Amino acid sequence: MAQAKVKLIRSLNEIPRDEYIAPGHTACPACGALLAARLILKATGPDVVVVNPTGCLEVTTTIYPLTSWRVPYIHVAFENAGAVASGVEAAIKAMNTKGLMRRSTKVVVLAGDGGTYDIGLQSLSGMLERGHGVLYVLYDNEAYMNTGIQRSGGTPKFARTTTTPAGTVIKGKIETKKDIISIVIGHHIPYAATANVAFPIDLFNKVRKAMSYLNEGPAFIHVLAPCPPGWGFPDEEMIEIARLATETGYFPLYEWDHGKLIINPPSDIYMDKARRKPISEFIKRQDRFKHVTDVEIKAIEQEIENFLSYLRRLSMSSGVT
Ligand SMILES: Cc1ncc(C[n+]2csc(CCOP(=O)(O)OP(=O)(O)O)c2C)c(N)n1
Ligand SMILES: [Mg+2]
Repeated sequence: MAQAKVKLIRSLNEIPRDEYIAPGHTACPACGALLAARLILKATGPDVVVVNPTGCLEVTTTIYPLTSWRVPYIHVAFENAGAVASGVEAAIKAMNTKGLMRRSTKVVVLAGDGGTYDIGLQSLSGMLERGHGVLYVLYDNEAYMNTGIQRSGGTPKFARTTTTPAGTVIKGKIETKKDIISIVIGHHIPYAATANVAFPIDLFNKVRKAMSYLNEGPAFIHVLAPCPPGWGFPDEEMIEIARLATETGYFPLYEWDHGKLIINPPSDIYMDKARRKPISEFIKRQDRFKHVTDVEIKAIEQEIENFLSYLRRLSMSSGVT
C-alpha cells in the first residue's frame, strides 16, 4: 500500500489561518458547505483550480460582478463538473509536457449532493474511470438547497423536503440515501473517504492525504455539511448536529486507502452499539424529521446497524492492493 507522503496535523492550531474564500459572500449563517470549502482550501493551499457546479456554494460566492474566490475558479453546469475537471487536469499535464508551464497545480471539484449523486454522476464516473488526478469533494447538505429544498439521491429516508412532503400518504422521502462511497470505490481509485465539518482535523488530514495521491489517480471525499434552513435547526447548533451525525452512527467516518477500508476515530468506537448515541438525539432536533415516530426511528436504527456491519465486513475483508 502506498503511504501518504504528508505530515498529518494533530491540533486545530496547526490549521493555517489563510482564507481562500473572502468574506462578503451571501451564504447563510452556519452554512456547512461554506465551512467545508474554507477548510478544504486551507488544506490544499492556493495552487489549485476549483471547479464548482451550480448550487448554494456557487450562487453565494459569485454574484456578478463580484467573487469571493481567491484561487482560480470555474463555475460549470450542474451536470459536467467531472468532465470539466478532467479537461483542466489534462490541460495542465499537456502544458507541462510541452514546456509551456512548469507547475503542479491541482484540480479540486467542490460539488453538492444534487450535482453528484444525481445529475453529475455520469461525468464523475467518467472522470474516475479515466483516472484523472483530480480531488472531487462532495459537500452533502442532503437536498437541492439552492432551489428550495428538493430531495436528491443523498437525502435520507423519511426526511421531509418540498418534493417529499410528510403527510398521511408518505412520511417524507421513501427511498434510502445512496451509498455514494461504494459507487466511487467500484472505480478502484486510490483514495475515497467520508468527513464531517464537526471533525476539522480529520477533514484537513484527509484532504492533505488525498492531494498527495493525485499523481496516481483520482481521490474522492464525501463531506457532511448540514444546512440550518434546509434541515430546520437553529444556526448556533450546526456543529453540534453535525457531530451527532457521526456519534449516532448516521454518518460514520472512514476511508478507502488503496483497497483497504479503515474506520476512523471516533467512528471506530461507535461501531459498538452500546457506545453509540441513540439516533433519536440526531433526528429529534431537526424539523425535516418532525413527523417521525418511534416506528421510523426503529427503521433508521436498523439501517444504521446494517450499514455499519457492512462497513465492518468490508474493513475485515479488504486487503492491500
Ligand atoms: C441542468 C440543471 N438543472 C437544474 C438546475 C437548477 N438548479 C440550480 S442549483 C440546484 C440545486 C443544487 O443542489 P446541490 O447540488 O445539492 O447543491 P446545494 O444547492 O444544495 O448546495 C438546481 C436544481 C440547473 N442549474 N441546471
Ligand atoms: Mg445539496
